[in-house]
Amino acid sequence: MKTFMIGLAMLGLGVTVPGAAMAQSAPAGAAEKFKAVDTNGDGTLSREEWKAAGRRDRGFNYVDADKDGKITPAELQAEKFKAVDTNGDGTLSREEWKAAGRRDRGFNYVDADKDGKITPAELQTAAAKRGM
Ligand SMILES: [Ca+2]
Ligand SMILES: [Ca+2]
Ligand SMILES: [Ca+2]
Repeated sequence: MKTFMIGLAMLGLGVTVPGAAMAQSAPAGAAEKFKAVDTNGDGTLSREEWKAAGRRDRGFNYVDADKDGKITPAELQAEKFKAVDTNGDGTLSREEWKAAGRRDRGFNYVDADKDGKITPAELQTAAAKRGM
């Protein structure tokens, strides 16, 4: 169960620590969630903000790809992508997408060029449009 919760959190599905302040608001997009954690509003997440949101130190190190001590929205997005890209080929297949609990319709929507693969750019575009 614990592992399951962590897995969901890594996918950014909004499963956070029980009783956390973030749980009060209605289901929100990634941008909203990011803002909720970014308590000082500087557009990046510091290690302190990350931990205040109930995330683990190790997770911070993992997501902070360029190791500058800050997590940017792009880094968070890249991390979510990697969590779903289980075979590590840099694109999301329909199988990977569905294995992550996403819907078929969502895949069709995000796969803008209909080649059966979702690239980080396609995900970024869809996220910008829909606030995923
Ligand atoms: Ca960083
Ligand atoms: Ca893949
Ligand atoms: Ca595509």
